[in-house]
Amino acid sequence: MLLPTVRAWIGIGANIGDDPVGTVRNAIAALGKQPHCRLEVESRLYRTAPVGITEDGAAQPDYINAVVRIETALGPTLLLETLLAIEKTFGRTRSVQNAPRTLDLDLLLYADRVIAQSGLQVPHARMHTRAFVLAPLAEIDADLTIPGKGVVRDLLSGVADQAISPI
Ligand code: PH2
Ligand code: MG
Ligand code: MG
Repeated sequence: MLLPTVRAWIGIGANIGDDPVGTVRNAIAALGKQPHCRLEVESRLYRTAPVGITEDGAAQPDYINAVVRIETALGPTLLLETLLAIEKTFGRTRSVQNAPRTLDLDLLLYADRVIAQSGLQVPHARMHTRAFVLAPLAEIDADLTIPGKGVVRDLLSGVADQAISPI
C-alpha cells in the first residue's frame, strides 16, 4: 500500500565478501533506486568491531557500517520486503544469528512509529545499545528521539567503549 511519504532510517552492514566497502556503497545506491524511495542523507562509512558472537562461537571480521535516511511512500512491511530483496541480490543467505553477512539492511526507524509484529520490530530492538548504529545515526540526525529509548546524541555517550572509526 502506498502512503503519504514518511522518513525511515536504514542501517547497513557488511563483513564478508571481497569488498565490504563496495558492497555498502552499492547497497546505498540500490536503496535510492527503489520505487517510492528517495535517498535523503547518508552517513560516512565506518569500520566497526563485530558485536555479539555467532551461535557457533566463530570469530568474524570487522564490519563496514553506515546509516541512511530515506523518504518513502512504502508502508513498513513493504519497505522491509524491499530491504530483504536487496539483501538477496547481494547474495545474502541466512544461517545462524549474528553470522557474518555479505549485506545486512535493517529497518531501524519508520517515522516515529512503534511496530511489533512477527518479523518486524521498530525501533530495531538493539539499535540503542550499538555504536555501529548510533555513531552514523548521530552524524545525520543527532537530535532524533528513538521511541521509548531516548535521544540519539545522549545514547551515543553510553556506548563509547565500542570500537568504531570512520573510513
Ligand atoms: N550486525 C550484527 C551483529 N554484530 N557488529 C557490527 N560491528 N556491525 C554489525 O552490523 C553487526 C554486528 C547483526 O546484524
Ligand atoms: Mg543487523
Ligand atoms: Mg538484519
